[in-house]
Amino acid sequence: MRGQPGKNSSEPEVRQTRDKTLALDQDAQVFCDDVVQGLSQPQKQLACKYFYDKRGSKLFDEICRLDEYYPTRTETALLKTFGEEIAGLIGPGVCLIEYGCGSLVKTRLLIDALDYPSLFVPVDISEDHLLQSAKKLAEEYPDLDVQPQVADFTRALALPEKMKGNGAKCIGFFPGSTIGNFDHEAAVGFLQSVSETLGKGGGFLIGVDLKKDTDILVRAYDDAQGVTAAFNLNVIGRINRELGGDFDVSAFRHRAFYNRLEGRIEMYLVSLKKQTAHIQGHDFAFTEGETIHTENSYKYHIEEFGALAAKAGFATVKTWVDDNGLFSLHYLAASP
Ligand code: AVI
Repeated sequence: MRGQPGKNSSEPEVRQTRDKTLALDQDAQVFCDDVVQGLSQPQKQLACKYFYDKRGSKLFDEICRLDEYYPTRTETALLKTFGEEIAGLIGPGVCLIEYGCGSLVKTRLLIDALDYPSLFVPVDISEDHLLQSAKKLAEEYPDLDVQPQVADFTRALALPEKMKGNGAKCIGFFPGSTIGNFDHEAAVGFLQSVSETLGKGGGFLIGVDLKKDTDILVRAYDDAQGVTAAFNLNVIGRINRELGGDFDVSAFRHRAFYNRLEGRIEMYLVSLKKQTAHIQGHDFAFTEGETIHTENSYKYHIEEFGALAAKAGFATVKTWVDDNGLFSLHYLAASP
């Protein structure tokens, strides 16, 4: 029986597990169902959205400050350097919608450059974090109407009443190259729904990570201090904390590699031994070396991304790239 040591010496000793069957609230039940479904696949997998609990979000902020993780500082520099030009293309008095809301550092750069934006709508699924960040921003920009929306931005958005029929041009902002975490089909679907939300005359400013030397890419996802490793391993720690699982986190290691054919970084957790993890009454056996796929991060050539955006009905107005060709910002026009 699971969780009980063998009764006599002839019986193999069974490791005392910590698996607890917990009463789950609705969100935890959705998380549990996704985990059970993902770990039941021949290639075990966990959705990358589950990285971002409190600890995971803190680790991600740390990743963004790493020397090896060039996207954050490069995109920030692009916004600083080209802010005025971007603002000129966007125009005055717009309604700005941010898809996913991090620390809002990049948002401040954009808002500072823009000519009197009329409304700012940050959209994020994580309510506490969104409301806190939006409140802080509203205090710093008393003239800006800030209307946070708690929603899964990958789905069609119901925008605030104020935006409907107020005639302001709608501008979407999606920094951080999060589009890279969607596969190509999902990326087109997401861009299509953004285009519908923005409507005729709308514009979309999006950060996209570029294809480059494999070593630079791999270092960005497998840093020397092991912050990305801790970020990746945290997802099974989260399963233990929130779902009462008994993953032995120390018996897994982080692996990141660049799949050149697919044009993406792939992240995995690799089991260091034969073992079984138990979650809410489900058993998941691992062989030594077996992997859980946890994330893809697609990289693009400029033209590849332009073609992808065109499939979703966007026309590229202008693209900005840093001098080292690491990262790109695209301003897209939603086609009528
Ligand atoms: C959020 N996303 C764009 C990051 C990326 O680069 O794909 C997530 C990340 N994973 C490992 N490091 C950063």
